[in-house]
Amino acid sequence: MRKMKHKKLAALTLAALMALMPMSVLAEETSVASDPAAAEKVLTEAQIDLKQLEVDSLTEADLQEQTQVAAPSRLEAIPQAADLQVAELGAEKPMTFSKASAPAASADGIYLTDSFYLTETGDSELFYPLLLEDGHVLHVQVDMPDNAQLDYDVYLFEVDANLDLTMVDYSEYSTYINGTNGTLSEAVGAKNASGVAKEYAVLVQSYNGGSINQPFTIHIAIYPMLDNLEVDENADFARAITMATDRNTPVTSRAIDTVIDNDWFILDSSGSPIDQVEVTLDSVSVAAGYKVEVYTRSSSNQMIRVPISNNKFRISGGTYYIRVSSAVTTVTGQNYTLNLIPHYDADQVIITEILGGFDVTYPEGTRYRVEDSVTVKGVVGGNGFLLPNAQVTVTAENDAWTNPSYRYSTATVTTDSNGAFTAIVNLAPSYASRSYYLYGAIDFIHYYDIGWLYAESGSGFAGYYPLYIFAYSIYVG
Ligand SMILES: [Ca+2]
Ligand SMILES: [Ca+2]
Ligand SMILES: [Ca+2]
Repeated sequence: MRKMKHKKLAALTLAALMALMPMSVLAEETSVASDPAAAEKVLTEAQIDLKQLEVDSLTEADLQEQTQVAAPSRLEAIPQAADLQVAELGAEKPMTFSKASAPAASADGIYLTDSFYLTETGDSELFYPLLLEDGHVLHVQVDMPDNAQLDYDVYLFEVDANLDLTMVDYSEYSTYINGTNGTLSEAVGAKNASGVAKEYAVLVQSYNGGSINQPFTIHIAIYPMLDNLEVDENADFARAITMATDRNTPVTSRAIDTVIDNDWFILDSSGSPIDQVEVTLDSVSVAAGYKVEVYTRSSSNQMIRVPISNNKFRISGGTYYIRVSSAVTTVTGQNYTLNLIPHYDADQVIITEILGGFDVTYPEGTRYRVEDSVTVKGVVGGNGFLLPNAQVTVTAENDAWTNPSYRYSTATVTTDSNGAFTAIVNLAPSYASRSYYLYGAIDFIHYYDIGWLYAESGSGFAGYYPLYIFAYSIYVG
């Protein structure tokens, strides 16, 4: 094993020598080293064809209703629920709530909530009457017991003067416990734009199981309607979003109408080149307590929460359901912005500039010569777009070393909002494995290694750019 040469031996650096040399010698030297003042290496061969993401809001018209919505399938399964009439269900008893009060900031609305029990399969509770004035929206949410063995569903009926019931909405998820979040709440709603007041009734019925100690909690809210795309309280009535691949497509046309509003969006990711979707609400909505969640749906109608990390979720060709909910906040009547930003995994790295050295010509050819460090600038792309916040590792590899800690000198940095990065790689010492005798009026010997520079991000790779890694120069005489 050869002993590593110390920099101390290089008492006369190239720059010092050049300062001492007469002009004729300097002329010799410039054939070896180009002018250090023009040290930056701009890689003109790097053609950057990466774009920035644009922004283009989706309008109400862009949010299409689902064309195929399954009919409720469970209600017929319970004999006493067929051919419903209010009287048959004993709804003549007055609707009572222990917490019948409007939240502080909702003087223009009604909010009722309480907890009730269903004790066996087929057991039900009817909530009636709910009077909905013209221009108002009714939202009902039922929070399920945290129990995988219980499955309750919710149905909403319009009630006519003869107390006949017409179903107007239903919510029939299968129970799926999403960790500490429990199973997704069932939710239904109705809006009244008929010009006259209408009556409604809500039926909560056990599809499976019952409990004398685990209640369900019902929330009922009636408020003036602001959001033209109401009602869309559960995934069956989600609005379809077509997400652009080259821009942020914020939804700005929706509002939280009541303290328990649920707005649903459906995202079909089949055939999409997008790797991850960033989903966020505007800061005012976040401060108001509005939240956004993402679900997939199983073939048995279970709603399975999708993990969101750094506001992003990974898509893989399936159908995703995005829920914006107010989660019993007191702030209503407020528009929100739902941002949907496509993200791509890094598949391209372009080195645009190399700094910290200069080109020299030794027997191995002309290479960029660096000594203590090298600075690399570049950009990272994914699917043709500049990638912000992408991690890049730049490596200077020294062919002379076998020990990896000397062979590979790396710097890992993150791209800025424009997808650009600057990495400063501090180099391990040169092995001084090669030498070149420079003849002239004064002779000297340069010691150096050869190496390579490259950059990696995701599946993107840029390199190998040839380097000389300078050790020192010896004055011969
Ligand atoms: Ca259910
Ligand atoms: Ca809404
Ligand atoms: Ca809604």
